[in-house]
Amino acid sequence: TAAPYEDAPTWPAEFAARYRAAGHWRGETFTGMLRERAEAHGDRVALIDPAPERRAWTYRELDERAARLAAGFRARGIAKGDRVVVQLPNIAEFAEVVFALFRIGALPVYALPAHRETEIGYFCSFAEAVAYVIPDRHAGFDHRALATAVRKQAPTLKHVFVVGDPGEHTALSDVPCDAAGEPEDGPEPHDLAFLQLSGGTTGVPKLIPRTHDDYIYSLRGSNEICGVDADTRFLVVLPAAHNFPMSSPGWLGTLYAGGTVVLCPRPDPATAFPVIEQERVTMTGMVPPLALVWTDAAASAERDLSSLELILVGGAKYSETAARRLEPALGCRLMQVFGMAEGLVNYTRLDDDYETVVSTQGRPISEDDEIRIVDDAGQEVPEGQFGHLLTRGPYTIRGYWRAPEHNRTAFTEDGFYRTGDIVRRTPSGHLVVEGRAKDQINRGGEKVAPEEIENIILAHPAVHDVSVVGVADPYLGERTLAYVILREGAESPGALAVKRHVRERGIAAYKVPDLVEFVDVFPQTGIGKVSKKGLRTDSVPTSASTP
Ligand code: J2J
Repeated sequence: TAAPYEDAPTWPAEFAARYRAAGHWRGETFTGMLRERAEAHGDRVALIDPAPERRAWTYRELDERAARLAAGFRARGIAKGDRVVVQLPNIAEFAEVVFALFRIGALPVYALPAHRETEIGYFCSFAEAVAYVIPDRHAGFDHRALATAVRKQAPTLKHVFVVGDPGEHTALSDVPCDAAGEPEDGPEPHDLAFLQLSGGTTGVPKLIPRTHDDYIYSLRGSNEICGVDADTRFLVVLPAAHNFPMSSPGWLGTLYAGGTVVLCPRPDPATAFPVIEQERVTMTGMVPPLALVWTDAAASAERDLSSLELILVGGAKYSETAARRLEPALGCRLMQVFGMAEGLVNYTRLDDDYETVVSTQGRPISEDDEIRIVDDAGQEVPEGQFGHLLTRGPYTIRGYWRAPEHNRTAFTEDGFYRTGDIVRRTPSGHLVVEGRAKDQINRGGEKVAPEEIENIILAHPAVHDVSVVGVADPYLGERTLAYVILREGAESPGALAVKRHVRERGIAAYKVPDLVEFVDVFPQTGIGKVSKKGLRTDSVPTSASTP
């Protein structure tokens, strides 16, 4: 059915025409892209998965695997427009699965490995997913048991495909079949390619509909800025499902350029540095807390990191002090990136002066990225002052998937996305992120929506009210703190019990509050009104709530 594609608000015709005329949207699809690379240089290595046993797939092999898996998926009834929740760690099968789904025009819904029953159950039921793809076990957790639990609450879910030992489900390795005679009815360039996850500011995360045309444009633009080409060896250290390592320029950008993607099973230096040495990695991207760890570890590293040319840092504010330490420690260039899964991505440039690289979060990819910086009333602020960042452009969505209510406030009437970020613009056009107005906590690049956690804590029988806020943290930038007001007469369950309550609901570990404090009243700004913004400004000086 075409319906799922239509659940995504799209660009008005005149904008689409403009983006095509400008050469941004070139009518490419992911399927065509992989096939072209396989035809042009089939023997080149596309993907290296170093652990536990090193596997290297050429472009031809990846294309053939995707084609056979697509045929197998089709044989099992997976069709164009169907949604498939993909929850895989950084393993080669990730690329095989998503390129197989692209081929059919089925939409991967990218879940993070850390997600648990609350998130996965929601994705499967909200997206009416027909399939869910998992590893057998990952990081000590059995995803098959999770899948069994999710099946009970998601009636549309017909298949669970498992990389490894399938248990009661289906082994992914049993799915591929002969792809000869496969229909050529894949997606069009303007069709949706996948649903990416939003960081979230509401009780449940929103799904972000990205098209082949728009996403591929962001890859091409990112590659040009970062200098990605066929010689690039890009290390995926963050979870491959996240928009940053996927597209800025990420593993999809690297594949677009015909380079080599190296998958890192874990991000710590003890795991990553040997991989960099062995695979002669040239480029990678990471969040600020991890960049700090790498910077510190590099001093005593016994591994040869000399192949590294460029490290991108973004996802959360990178302090200037930390930024200044990276290049000398790691012996490569730094690029800051300020992006969002909804679209807009800003990079510092390779020819920017050093001060700009360490003190700004970059400027947009495209000359057609429209930037507005406005005050609370929506009026543009004078140049150089900070305000709310609104944006519109050739790879920024016009609305979330199946969320018409939310879209009315998340976007302006003329289609600008309200990023919720507070920024200012330097004379060179670079953006500096000053803080945030949205109700979200940025825990070292991992986004937490307070409302989601508050709803869970509210379900605890002893809890009368709760407010989850961010507090400054030297390592993560911010940590989460839950202020809890107990019911009258209720005995305090203690902070640990509140955390356990959240964890037992089956939720990503990074969302469990770091701190729990019992209070009689919330810190307030107005009469009778709980202001979480107020709480946040008081406690987090780096995160201004109003310009
Ligand atoms: C401050 N805040 C930042 C930065 C993102 C590339 C890089 C990052 C993301 C990402 C991404 C920041 N300084 N350098 O998708 O392609 C905060 C902002 C932003 C939100 C988006 C990419 N870089 N942020 O982080 O969708 O608040 O994407 O709106 O996860 O992260 O989060 P997300």
